[in-house]
Amino acid sequence: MKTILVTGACGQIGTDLTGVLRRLHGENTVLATSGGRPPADSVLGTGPFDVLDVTDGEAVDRLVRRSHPDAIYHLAARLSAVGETDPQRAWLVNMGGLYNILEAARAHDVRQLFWPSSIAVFGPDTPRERTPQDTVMRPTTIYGVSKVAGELLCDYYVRRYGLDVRGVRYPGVISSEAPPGGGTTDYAVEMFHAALSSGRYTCFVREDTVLPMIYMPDCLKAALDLMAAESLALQHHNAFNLAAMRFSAGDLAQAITRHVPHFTCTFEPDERQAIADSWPRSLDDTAARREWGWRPDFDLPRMTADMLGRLRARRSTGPD
Ligand code: AKB
Repeated sequence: MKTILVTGACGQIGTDLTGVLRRLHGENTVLATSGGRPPADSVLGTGPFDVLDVTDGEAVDRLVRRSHPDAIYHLAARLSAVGETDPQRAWLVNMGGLYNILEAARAHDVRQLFWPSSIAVFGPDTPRERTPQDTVMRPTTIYGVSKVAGELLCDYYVRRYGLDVRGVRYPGVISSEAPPGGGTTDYAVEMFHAALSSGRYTCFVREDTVLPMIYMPDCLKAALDLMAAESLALQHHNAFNLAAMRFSAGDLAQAITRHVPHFTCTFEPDERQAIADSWPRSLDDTAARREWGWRPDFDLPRMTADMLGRLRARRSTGPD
């Protein structure tokens, strides 16, 4: 029986991932942890839960020693926009947390570790169209800096200690379950909720801002498929570029309006615009396709219809 530890289990990806892992491997085999956000019923009510501050190295070591997981999905992080409000804390959580997890995994013979990187590793000097897998990485946010350093640290643990660390560079993630927590791409999720609640949304990036995005089912599929991939087939191990869809904020508003005709969206860029402008508009994910067979299922129309269907179903059974 495979046992799994998830950090950041109450975040946007963690909430959905914990549910899928519990369905796949059994409820009691997946220990969900969170240091901040209170757990949703879907996490708390379906299996074991613990509070874990990933910046506390001793606590991380104790928990990994006690639970002795076969695999860790380390998702706890501070995202790009919130990271800029307290860069010191962002570094501590993102890099300190990753270091503590890597050390505990090494010390207690954890078989596999999944750690997500992000398109935030790229910066204004990077080619913005079909951004290559291996290219210039000079990000301008502390989140991006911590992700670049994290990618290098993960590669180091693979080489130096033979730890099986795997990961992808996620684009903006769109999902209906838990809200994202302080990212630059959060507008793509907020727009859906606003369309159904007030019918109005003021978007914090320009209408012509194009960013790569991924829908949660594809986001989860990527993590699970990469973790299941044959080790010998992997040349990169971590930090795979992942392309799913790309669209402008205006395209998204139009796609939603096709289903919610009274929806109106206005655009008032704030400081997050500069972050969005420093990131790729599309990605070359040939390495992921070639090395472990990555293929997304959702494009903009399909994702929009599915998102609205799920949110409407939730609204009809309880408060949003
Ligand atoms: C953010 O906007 O900070 C995240 C990301 C792209 O990693 N969604």
